[in-house]
Amino acid sequence: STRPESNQLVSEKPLPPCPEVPPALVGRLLIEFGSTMTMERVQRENPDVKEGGKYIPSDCRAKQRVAIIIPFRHRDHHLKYWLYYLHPILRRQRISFGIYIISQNGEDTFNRAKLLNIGFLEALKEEPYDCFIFSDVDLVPMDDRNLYHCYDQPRHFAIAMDKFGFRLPYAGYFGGVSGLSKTQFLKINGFPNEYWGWGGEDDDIYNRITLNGMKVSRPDIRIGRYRMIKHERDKHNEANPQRFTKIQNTKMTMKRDGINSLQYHVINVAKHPLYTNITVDIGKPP
Ligand code: UDH
Ligand code: NGS
Repeated sequence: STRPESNQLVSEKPLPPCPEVPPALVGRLLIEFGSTMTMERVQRENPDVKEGGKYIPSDCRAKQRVAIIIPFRHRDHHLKYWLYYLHPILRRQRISFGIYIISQNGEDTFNRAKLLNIGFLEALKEEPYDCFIFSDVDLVPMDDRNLYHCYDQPRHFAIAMDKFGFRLPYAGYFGGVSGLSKTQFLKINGFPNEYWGWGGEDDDIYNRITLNGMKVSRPDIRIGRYRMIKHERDKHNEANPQRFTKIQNTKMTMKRDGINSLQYHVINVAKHPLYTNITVDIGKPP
């Protein structure tokens, strides 16, 4: 060949598409939260993650770009474990992803679903994501065959949690970890912004999905297993007494309350080695 030697340093071949079943998967995983975890260790063990917690497989072209959105306040201890376990899993799954921690500023009542809506918009300001996975910070999958991408229907991933005896607590449960494509998310006008405090917002999202003619998709019960990091009830996230009446009214409220009515202010965007932290002012309950 007459090509100059230096050309061999440049990758010329387009990457093949990533296989449907990633070959590096190991299946059932041992997940435990006993030993103390440090961010230094997690960083040391995940050197190939790009600033802000972004990763692209080096040996194949992933079909979807996935934004992983975590609602957050005062859970640094959980975040270390989450990153420690999830980065290697997602790498083995050959997912192209970015990790977004959406941190509620101040000490007013927590609002999980509003933070998730913000994560959707803020992630899209950075990259053209196709898929959004919404995860609580204290939930770690026990099987890497539970693939963190999007499906033909909105996906519920956390279907067999240890605290529920590895079963669904009720048929319409949609809490913990879920995933919607951009199209699926916009079809339901995103998530409700008006659930302040604990409970019901995941049931409202479930209602939005079924009311819009979609059906929740789930993995096999033997694969959708999760460990939750045990913790005390958080301050400023008391059970919301309005939640029972609110979930009766999703059909009316979803049209006006959602991504089309979302209001917030970004206070800070910080790029950490293993995640992007977006601190937001989301206001307080009326
Ligand atoms: N979250 C925070 N900070 C908070 C509250 C919630 O980061 O102060 C986030 C976090 O990602 C958490 C998720 O929101 O995993 C959901 O919080 P949740 O309180 O609705 O759910 P969780 O299962 O706790 O974490 C439920 C109450 C558990 C009481 C157990 C008493 N033994
Ligand atoms: C339901 C809540 C959901 C919650 C689920 C599991 O009762 O938001 O329990 O809760 N719905 C209402 O309150 C209307 S858990 O056991 O994880 O604390 O996700």
